[in-house]
Amino acid sequence: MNRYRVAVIPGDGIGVDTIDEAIVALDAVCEVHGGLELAYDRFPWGCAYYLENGVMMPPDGLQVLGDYDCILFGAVGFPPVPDHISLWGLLLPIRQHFDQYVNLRPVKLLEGIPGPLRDKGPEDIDFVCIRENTEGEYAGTGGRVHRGHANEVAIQTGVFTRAGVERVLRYAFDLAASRPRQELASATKSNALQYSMVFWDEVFAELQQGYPQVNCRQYHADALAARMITAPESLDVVVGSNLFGDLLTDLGGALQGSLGIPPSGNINPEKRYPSLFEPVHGSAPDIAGQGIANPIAAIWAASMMLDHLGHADAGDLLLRAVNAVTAEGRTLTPDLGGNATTREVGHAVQEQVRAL
Ligand code: GGG
Repeated sequence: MNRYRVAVIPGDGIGVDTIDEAIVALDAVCEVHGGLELAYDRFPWGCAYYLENGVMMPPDGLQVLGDYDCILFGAVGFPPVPDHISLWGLLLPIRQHFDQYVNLRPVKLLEGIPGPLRDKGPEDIDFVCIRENTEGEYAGTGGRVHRGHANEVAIQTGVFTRAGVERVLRYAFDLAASRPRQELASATKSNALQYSMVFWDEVFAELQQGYPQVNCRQYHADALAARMITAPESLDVVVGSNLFGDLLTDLGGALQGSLGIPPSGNINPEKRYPSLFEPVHGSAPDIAGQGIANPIAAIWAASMMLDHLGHADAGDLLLRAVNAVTAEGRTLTPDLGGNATTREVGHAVQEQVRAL
């Protein structure tokens, strides 16, 4: 029996609504698998915790999480807590502390989901984005001076280290080399960002020498956004810096028919620290607590967690179950044009796990 300890942080808004369905689906997988056991501990950290305690998680929160095999996360951010307080108080410290430098985000149109693009189906929209996840524009360096005065200044600096850029690009090259198409597209903006992105491109070119089998292309991030709409079928693996990757993968979520679908893995590839799996979507305060949020992103994130734990068979079963539910098209939440509840979609996935 393979046993794993999972720290569960539902967080805020629809993160709380959807995470239980991910756990129900994981339980169904463990039940049919027979050789897999997951033990969960829940942590009530997030904006409600902040309003009570003045911090998003307790001072020893990171130390506590360090004892787990992985982390299942819902979403972060809820009014009246400002977004920069909630994000920098919970999710970003976890990513940085546990050196989760790869943010892996599949962009794949599931069976039965009418994507927003005319004439583009599941065979056209199927690529993977890798977002640098610990530095770049999210490094958190900068400051403000002369607050409240006419000469007020705000500076936010992107930090690109050779080690940081090289390791995430190497991960992207390795992933591209392992896939049948062996294609890698890098998001740059070296025309405008003449220091950081020129450096990014140079490291990309250096690594390219070691991967002659990988067909490499570079696009300015704005052009890549357009290409994702006009020719998504031309993309196989995409790599980008922290901010570019964030923006492009929300666009990727839209290509998948709803932001309720895409998952992400915040991965420490060396497995020195726990990795974190979460939906790409945020907390969606407008529909929080109504029981209508789409749980597919959270369930798919749980499938990625199983892959990461070394149980690709179990992860694949869970993803096939999700695909079977969307292909059937009878149990879909309102974001996909249906009228099912979060619980009903979770139940349908659970049933498919058993059936498959
Ligand atoms: N489940 C993802 C989530 O809560 N996202 C909120 C957010 O703003 N994330 C920014 C980021 O992923 O960098």
